[in-house]
Amino acid sequence: MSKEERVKNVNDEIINKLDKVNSLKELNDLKVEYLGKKGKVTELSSLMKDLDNDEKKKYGKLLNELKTNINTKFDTIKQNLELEEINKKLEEEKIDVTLPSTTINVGTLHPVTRVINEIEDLFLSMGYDIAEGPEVETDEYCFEKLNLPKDHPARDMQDSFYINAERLLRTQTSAVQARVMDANKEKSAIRIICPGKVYRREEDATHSHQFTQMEGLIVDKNISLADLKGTLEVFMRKLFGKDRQIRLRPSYFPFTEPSFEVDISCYKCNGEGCSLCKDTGWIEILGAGVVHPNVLRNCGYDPDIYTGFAFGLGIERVAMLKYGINDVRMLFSNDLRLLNEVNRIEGGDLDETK
Ligand code: FA5
Repeated sequence: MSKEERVKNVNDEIINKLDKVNSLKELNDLKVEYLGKKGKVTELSSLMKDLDNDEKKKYGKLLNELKTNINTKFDTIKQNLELEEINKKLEEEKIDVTLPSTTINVGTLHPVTRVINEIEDLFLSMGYDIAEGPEVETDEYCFEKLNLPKDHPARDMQDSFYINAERLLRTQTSAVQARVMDANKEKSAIRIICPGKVYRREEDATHSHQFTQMEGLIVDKNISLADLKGTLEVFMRKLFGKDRQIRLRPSYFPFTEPSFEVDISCYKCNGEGCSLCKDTGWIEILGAGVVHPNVLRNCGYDPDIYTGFAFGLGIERVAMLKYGINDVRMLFSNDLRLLNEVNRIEGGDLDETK
């Protein structure tokens, strides 16, 4: 058989096989069989070496035509097969829009956030502003300005996380009182609440190392204890129901004089005595008092002109009472059962997480 005939045979053979190719793999195998290192076309090229120049030219041309022809066919078939594959994939992955959807879990507000929001709404409606301060606080604002000099024994009441001798994680939002009074250059009247995280070295069912406080402060002319009592009554009735009575018990805070622990009449037994109020009829809820003249003086206010009251309560304790939670640490454990239960009590203003 002549070389030309061999070329034609290979061409016919390959065209015949290409017609039957069904997949990219088969196509690739065929390519190796004919155009690979030991392929049939490569074999035909090896015949060149025995030819004289004229014949080399003719035969070379023929081989080039064969190669071009085969390559073009390969490319066309490859493109078609790829297109087929894409279409098949698209067909298989078609989305059935009539299938029922999966439930999307929607979050709810954390109980601590709910209590903060409720208190903020009330005090904003009474004309208070919201003030914030740093969580890494100076000893000066956390204690000294608040009438607690460095050697004051009352510092023992708040076991603190110090960063260095002058800086600590604030132990009380009362630090914001001092900051706001200090920053008020006109030394005019102040009416603020200060929500925020505070830190103490404590840990048990009712004490967490990190918790949230809400501070309240009024500084103005002619502010008296009666104003404090009236404000706290409105405050406690908003949080725990309109029938709540409050009781002020003398206490001690270095930054207020006189100072009080404030109790509310038990909302479970209405003052009769039950397990929640330990049969006393009262539940301790916050600390408060009339701003100490030294604090006013330390922050640039004249105590002969200005007076004020302040209070501070623990948000987690309020949340525990409102929602019947008996361990403060549950509020930080991310247990969805607790969050769902609180959401249910509050009437599910957001979708329940399933
Ligand atoms: C204070 O921190 C005062 N700064 C409050 C105050 C402000 C008094 C203004 C007068 C004027 P006390 O240490 O009692 O007070 O804390 C206030 C409230 O924070 C407590 O009643 C309690 O509800 C809450 N609390 C205290 N320690 C913890 C703790 N470790 N974990 C959770 N809540 C706590």
